[in-house]
Amino acid sequence: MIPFLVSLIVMMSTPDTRVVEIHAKRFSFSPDTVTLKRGEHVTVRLISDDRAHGLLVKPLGIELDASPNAPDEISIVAPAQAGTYPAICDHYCGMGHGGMKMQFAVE
Ligand SMILES: [Cu+2]
Repeated sequence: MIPFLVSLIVMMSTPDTRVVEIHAKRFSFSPDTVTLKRGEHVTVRLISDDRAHGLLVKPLGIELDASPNAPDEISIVAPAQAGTYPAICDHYCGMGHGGMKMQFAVE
């Protein structure tokens, strides 16, 4: 008698983690608003198009530093609470640095 072996392969579907790419360039971020769903798992990637820039959003745990050809990224879970979270460049990049801002909208 031939042993009957059933091999069950369950494809574990890992939840798709959306990658949000943010380009930094003197003195702005593109896009300037990123919308997240509450509780969404997302990877935030900072790409610099000219020189070193930072992206800092303390309440979301985002603290990135990117240079040309050296992007930086972090995976986060968006908060359960809707709100608007301002983001700044925290790496001095020139005269317009203080106005280099964007925001995360959680809805
Ligand atoms: Cu800056």
